Amino acid sequence: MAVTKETLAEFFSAVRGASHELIQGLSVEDMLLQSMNDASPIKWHLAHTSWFFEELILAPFMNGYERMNDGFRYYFNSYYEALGERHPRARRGMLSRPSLEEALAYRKHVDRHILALLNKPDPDPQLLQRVELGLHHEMQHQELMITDMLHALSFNPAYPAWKPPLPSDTESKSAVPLEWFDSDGGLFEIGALGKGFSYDCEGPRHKVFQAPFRLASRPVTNGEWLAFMDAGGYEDPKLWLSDGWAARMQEDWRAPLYWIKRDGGWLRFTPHGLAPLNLDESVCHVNYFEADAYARWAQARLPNEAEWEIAARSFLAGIAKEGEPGGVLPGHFMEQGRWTPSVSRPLEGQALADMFGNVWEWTQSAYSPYPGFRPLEGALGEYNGKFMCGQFVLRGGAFTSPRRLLRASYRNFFYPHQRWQATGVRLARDD
Ligand code: AVJ
Ligand code: FE
Repeated sequence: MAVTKETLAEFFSAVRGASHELIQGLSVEDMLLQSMNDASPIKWHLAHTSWFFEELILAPFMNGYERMNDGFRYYFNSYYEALGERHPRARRGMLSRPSLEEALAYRKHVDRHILALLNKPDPDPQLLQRVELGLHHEMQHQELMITDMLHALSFNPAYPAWKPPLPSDTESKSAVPLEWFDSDGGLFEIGALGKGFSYDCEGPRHKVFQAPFRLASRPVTNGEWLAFMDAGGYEDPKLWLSDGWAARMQEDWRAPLYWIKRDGGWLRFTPHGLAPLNLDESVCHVNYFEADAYARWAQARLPNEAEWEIAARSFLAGIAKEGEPGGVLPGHFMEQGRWTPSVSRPLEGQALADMFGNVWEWTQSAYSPYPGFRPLEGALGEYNGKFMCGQFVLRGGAFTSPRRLLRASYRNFFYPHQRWQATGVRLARDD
């Protein structure tokens, strides 16, 4: 299904506009903070997503295109060796200039030119594909903007909110009891269907032989995590992988990130400010090592990505949605503006809850190439393929993910020690 320039222009305006919506409530100073090497300032994200359109579309495809500022090629290149030298990642927070105002003007400049390109008769199909990629790229950065900003604000002792407080009556329901989705296993196909947009790393679609498995009907809750903590889960090296235990000791992890103990009770920090920990909500901001230790304690394991995708396709078949653009995925996503996990409740007649949205789910699968994987040609080949070392795949998306970013084949990836993304746990078992 090829994209048309009309639907793309609409999509473009919606995604670019959503980045501006997202920063409402932030100050200029907030938008320069960089709290760690893994995170970037909001201002940098806003400019980098524009740089992507400029370097990969406007410069190569638009006759006579003039950059607003040549220096931006250097400032806002993230990691593309093919596109020249770049400012060191760890020092993005030192860029007090260009100002936020200039970054926003840069966005306008790029918007105007992209929309002009899309308005031309018979645009090159390759150009349309790149605009679509640029929009998926910007949606990935929207999720990073939320998680990076939350991380930066968490260093402020006042725990400032940047979005309105959570209504006190929301999510007062309780989580459904944990059940198991059973699969007999067998021969399946996983990977992108190729009907709509997908990243290169989601293909080729290929066969997998999967042993019988059981997948939890919903993610692990805060209450269940608290039981793990009370049972000494963070103090027992027998539950942990060796690398995980070493990191746990080094970093002194004792609870998920953003959990704060006050007056004997637990609070957690969200973009809506500090809020009491809701024991029925899904646990979030745990890394792979923590997720794996929890699973071992619960006499279960983490799923592999084929198991997750097999279950997700079954879930989508049950609600008669394809899970590709065009189908509207049900779930708790960025657009709802409730930037904290949900209390899992399956849809009417469904065994599985929160397969999409709510919290990312760690899998035990290495982020490796699928059989026959070929990265895209040129600079875009650096987008995903070169990161296929030492990272784990996460599936499903979270409350931080724009809905249109996600599909059954979408593979997110992070290092096992990282926990500032909206990452949670869905258990699996062999029997
Ligand atoms: C897929 C979220 C790991 O953070 O580098 C952004 C997304 N790729 N720009 C990342 C991404 C290029 C990527 N993750
Ligand atoms: Fe990027």
